[in-house]
Amino acid sequence: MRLTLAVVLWTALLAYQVEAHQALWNYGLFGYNWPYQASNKTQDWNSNAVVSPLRKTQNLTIAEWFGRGMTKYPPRTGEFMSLPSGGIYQGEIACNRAYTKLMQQPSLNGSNLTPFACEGGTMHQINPLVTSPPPNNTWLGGTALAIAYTSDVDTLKPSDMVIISVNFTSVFWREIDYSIPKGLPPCPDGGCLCTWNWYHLAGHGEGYGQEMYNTLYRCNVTGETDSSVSLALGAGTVPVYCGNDTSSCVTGPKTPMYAWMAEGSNMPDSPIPRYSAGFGFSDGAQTDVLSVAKPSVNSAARRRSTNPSIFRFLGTILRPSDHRTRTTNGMRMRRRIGL
Ligand SMILES: [Cu+2]
Repeated sequence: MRLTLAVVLWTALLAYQVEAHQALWNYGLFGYNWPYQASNKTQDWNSNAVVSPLRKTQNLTIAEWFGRGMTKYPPRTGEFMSLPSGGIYQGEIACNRAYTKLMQQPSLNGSNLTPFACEGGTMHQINPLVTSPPPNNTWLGGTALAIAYTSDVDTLKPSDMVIISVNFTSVFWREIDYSIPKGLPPCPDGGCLCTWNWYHLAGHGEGYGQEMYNTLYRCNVTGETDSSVSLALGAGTVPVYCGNDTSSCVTGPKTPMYAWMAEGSNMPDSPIPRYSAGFGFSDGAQTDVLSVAKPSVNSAARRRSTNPSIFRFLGTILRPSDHRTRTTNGMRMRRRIGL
């Protein structure tokens, strides 16, 4: 009897290993307890719904793919992914909640954890699973954290997100560091919304391509924040593939890359998007997010502090238009006009 149960459990484990892929896990994540709400007394400690990939063959609408379609499964009230401005967010990437130190059933106490973001094929990469030497980033897609300065998930759009941190060495290790730029503005009441973004490669034994990963979090910015600046929704530019020709890379803040969806894609079908230098990203904190309109935003911040609700209202109907100017020293700078 006990053996039968063990076999059933093992088979179930294998089943989700095969089906599973990867996500960044923390208690700010939308959908971590699916099909239950996060606040439900029943906790699904074996939860992996958020890691299922978003595939081209599924013809997904924005509502279906954005935030893994989990916007109606918010985290518990008061739970946030906490991002220290000027510091490092230490997170966990895994194929199942059960394989994270933070979110697994407490009785397991880390007994089932490996240094890797789940072993086997769920990482879609061809580096050997050894702790030394370190993996070759050429075979990793890289991952990106993006932020939107709003807590309103119902009006949030994929284009609102601005990338603040990239880690080239992912997906590989379970524990991952994201450097957060110094001097980010603090979040509004109710916090910010963040996404985690990943594409794996294909064609060298990593498995099939054409799947996107996009998970959503309530997040907060702590640490060395700067309340005299603000970061507008949609302040990012869509990246382009520039390869080794760095002069053709998009500079300044960028939006996440969305490909292969029936609705809301902003990238061509190929090459496979990567959070790498070939798409204009640097490894670590995207310090250039603060190149946007620091001077003109000061006045907006002041206005917001005098009348927060009207500012928020205006912000939703008057999306500031951007234009690019070239300053005398050749530095590209984006200046916001309007608000
Ligand atoms: Cu996958």
